[in-house]
Amino acid sequence: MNRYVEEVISYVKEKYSNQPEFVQTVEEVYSSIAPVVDVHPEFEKADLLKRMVEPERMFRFRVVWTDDEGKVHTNVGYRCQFNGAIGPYKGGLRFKDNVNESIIKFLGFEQTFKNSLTGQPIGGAKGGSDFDPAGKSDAEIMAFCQSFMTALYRYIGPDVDVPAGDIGVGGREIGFLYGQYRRLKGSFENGVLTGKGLSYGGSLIRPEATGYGAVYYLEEILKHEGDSIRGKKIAVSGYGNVSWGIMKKAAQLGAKVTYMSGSAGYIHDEEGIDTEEKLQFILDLRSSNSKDLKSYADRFGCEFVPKEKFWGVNDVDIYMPAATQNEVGMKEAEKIVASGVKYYIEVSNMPTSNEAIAYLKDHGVIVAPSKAANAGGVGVSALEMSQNSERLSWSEKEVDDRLKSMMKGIYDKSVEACERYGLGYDLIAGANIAGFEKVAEAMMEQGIF
Ligand code: 2IT
Repeated sequence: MNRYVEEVISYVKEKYSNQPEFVQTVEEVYSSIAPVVDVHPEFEKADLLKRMVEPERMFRFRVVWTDDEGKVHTNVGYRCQFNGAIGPYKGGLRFKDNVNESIIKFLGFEQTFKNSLTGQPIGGAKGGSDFDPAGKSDAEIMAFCQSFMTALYRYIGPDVDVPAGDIGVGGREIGFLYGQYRRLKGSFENGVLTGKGLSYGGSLIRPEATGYGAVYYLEEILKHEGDSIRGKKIAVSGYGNVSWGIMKKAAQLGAKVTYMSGSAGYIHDEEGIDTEEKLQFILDLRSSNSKDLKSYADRFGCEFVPKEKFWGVNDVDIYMPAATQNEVGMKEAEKIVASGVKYYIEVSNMPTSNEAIAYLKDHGVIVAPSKAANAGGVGVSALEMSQNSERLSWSEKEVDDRLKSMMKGIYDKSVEACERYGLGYDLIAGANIAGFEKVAEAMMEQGIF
């Protein structure tokens, strides 16, 4: 591997040894882009790779709120403005009890290359809090969001930094966050957040976009294999907003999701999770903050397997991890290889350990990287920003068509980039290289800082 790349990876490993998720993503991205650095000695001269692993700035702030019983709670909030070379900082907010600096930095680093891949003018950012919305009332969530935004509002703006949702942050939270921003600023700058409700500037298809985009990306891969999505069965981990979008688009295209999982176990619904009623049930389950996935099996008369994960089942064609980071390590990867399932499409951010990715690839599984497959979410966020700045709203079809061509563009760019470097059909390397090239070019042209 390129000596400068190796040097920077070791530097990051040592300096950030207390941030394992961040180290993992840097190792993954930088190993892929080594061939690019080989032919660009000027990157080392400009110390580009070390500059790129330091967020341009990162805030950490106190978020205090009062629960329904009058008890005061203190949480930690974060916003990491990782890289603004190609556009205003853009990325989601995650509210979950395990949120820490390492997780926010890994997500912000990933986001930088993902956003670049979309072809939209957006820089990379991420934020969130160790606040866990599970089991909280609407009033408590509002109190938290108002306090969070009171700390954050002076650092964001439609041309500065545009947060959105992620795990634990959906339409309800974005509504409370936007309301507080508007109160504090005294102006209607709705381009400051994406994932908004339709009545105040949200975009059609944004809630579905990550899942829809992942299915469009999958279609491109199947086409490459001379296959098609019709009749395919898919196992999806998670049952949040992203999984729901996958289920909807798969059903529209004649495929079906037959497995979904949560932290308490998994559902096997051979009929497919594809009717309006089933999809609505999942939405309601999620918004009630309930972790009771078994209620789906009770309601629709299918199997619920408690405490287990479905990795290794062989009556599907495609696996799509769509829950959270590090769902699949070596143990799960061995089961996937043994199952004979040929397609593994990452959808959640960094669901797979680097070792597990290598193992899957070595055993002939076609692996799609999350920073490409899930980029439709932030891609449509960028379309929401465009609509807001022009004070107009596009039809459902217009947004869906743009999303589809964006996903094809991401796929084509990735295939082109890995071929250009003689790496064959390697969607992971391709996505990393294509995402990196644009950010690198912008940074090189903007001077040393
Ligand atoms: O991981 C992601 O790309 C997101 N959570 C969406 C970010 C966004 O700004 O829409």
